[in-house]
Amino acid sequence: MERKWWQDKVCYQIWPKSFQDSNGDGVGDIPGILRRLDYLKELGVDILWLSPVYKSPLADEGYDIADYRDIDPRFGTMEDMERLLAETKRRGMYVVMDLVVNHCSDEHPWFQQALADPEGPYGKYFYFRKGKNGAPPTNWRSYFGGSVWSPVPGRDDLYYLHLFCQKQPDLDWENPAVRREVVEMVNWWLDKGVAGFRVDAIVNIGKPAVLEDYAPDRPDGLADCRKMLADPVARRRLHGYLAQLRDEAFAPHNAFTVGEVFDTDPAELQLFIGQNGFFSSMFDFAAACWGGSPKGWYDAKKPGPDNYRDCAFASARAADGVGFLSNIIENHDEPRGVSRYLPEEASGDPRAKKALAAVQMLLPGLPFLYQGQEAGMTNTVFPSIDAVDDVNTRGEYAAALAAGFSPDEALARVARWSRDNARTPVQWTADHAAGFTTGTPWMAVNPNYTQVNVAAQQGVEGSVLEFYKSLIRLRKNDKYKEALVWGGFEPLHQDQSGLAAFVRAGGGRTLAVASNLSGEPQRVDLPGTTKEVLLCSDGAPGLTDDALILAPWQAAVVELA
Ligand code: TEU
Repeated sequence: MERKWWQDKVCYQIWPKSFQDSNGDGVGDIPGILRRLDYLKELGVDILWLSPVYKSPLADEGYDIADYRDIDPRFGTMEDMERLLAETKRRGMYVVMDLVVNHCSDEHPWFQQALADPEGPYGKYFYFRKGKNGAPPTNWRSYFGGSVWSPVPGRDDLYYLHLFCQKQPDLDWENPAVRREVVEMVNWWLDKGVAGFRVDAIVNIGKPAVLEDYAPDRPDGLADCRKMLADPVARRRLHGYLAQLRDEAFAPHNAFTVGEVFDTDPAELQLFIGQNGFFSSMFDFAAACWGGSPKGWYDAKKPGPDNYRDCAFASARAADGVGFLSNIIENHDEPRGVSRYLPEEASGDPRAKKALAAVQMLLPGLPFLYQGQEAGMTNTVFPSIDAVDDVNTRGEYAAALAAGFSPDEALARVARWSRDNARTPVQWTADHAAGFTTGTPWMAVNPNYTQVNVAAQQGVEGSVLEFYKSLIRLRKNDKYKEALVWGGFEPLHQDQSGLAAFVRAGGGRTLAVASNLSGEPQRVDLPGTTKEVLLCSDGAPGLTDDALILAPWQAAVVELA
């Protein structure tokens, strides 16, 4: 496999609205990010993925773009963005933007012109279809609940398609003019100095030749729109569009791209992230999808540490020798990883947070941290549905009510999966609004900020934050890089419940990573004798000739002879 510039990097996702406010309006902004660059550099991260900062009505928090070449005034100005590019470059860091092109905002001039003349050239940028006997063209349910079709204002026979919310009309990628617009825009940003893109919801751009009904799958009488993803024509189209993006934009710039791809089958992995794949990398969502239910969030099962391990290991094996997956425990669409994968009683325990961190950060692939993860931020509490901002959670709450749950039960069932868990302001300090803003934060700070915050951990030995720094340093250490970045992967004792252990070998070194994801001590038999303990999350592990004895929630990395 040919080596690429981004493979030994560590990535960090910024969700700008909640990262750092600089002007007291309660909304995070680009000058706020600038203020934290030295912190991020010291943490050891290299590539910053910025969730959307483009001009947007923020109906889906920026994933509804009204101008792809402008910055929303709430986040700053284009000068701020250029300053961010210059300041990251000066520090040897990179900025990756969010590429949201399955849809745009209904306030984008393309859609406005399309509404004015649905039969005109901009009408062909979108999916306008006639209804069927007073009903929408198909029975598809949108990702956020309700029909994917909304009527065109003033035209009761005509509808437009939106797989996400009503304010996110889907772009028709079969139209070469749409593809040309996107390719030009992507090149424009890359020429400006952006290092690449995280590519949003991208599997959805390939649509079937004919849009038709599927068998209804919920009491609302609708069918999951995701069913279209299995359509062979949709898939073929998707591949063609992605090849064009790669050949005409990504590859000529040697860009780093990471796809938000939910549904690849193993046979497609090579096509997506192999040598000359569509993307540099794609997220591994196996653990995030575990326990999901076709009925909705109210019916989802909570994964435990063994489920996380099994998903992550299976993905690592599938990608072995093919390419680099991007590893996450959380992002802006998912609850906090420590709340999700650790047993409830341990999810606030710094030892358990560190044990989970060791696994994620040392798996093969590219580690992505999500803002606040490094300080061990957890899920928040929602006093009522009114405290929920997220359009996705509100749709899932409605589905839970429709299934017969009381408002309290419905809230309790969907709250733990809410995207807002990860969207509360970053907890920097124990002061006013956790140091996020001098004003009133746009979304309530997680009440645990007085205990869980960056300032309380900075420079404090044994803290979650300092442990993340040591993991990053280890991964980047020239001595171990061959093993930890490019080396092979072998699971160890995967049948031992509560243990996540594996071997990474390369460059003449063999490292064993072992994490006790349980409250009981664990013995880990090693495939060799221990030469040196490279890292331990708490104190030192017990050692015999050929085994490690890990205390509850203890993680260690050892070099084997
Ligand atoms: O997410 C795509 C997507 O499929 C989500 O709907 C996902 O299933 C859901 O959030 C899980 O909770 C991307 C973005 O990451 C998300 O923030 C946007 O809302 C969405 O696209 C639309 O742009």
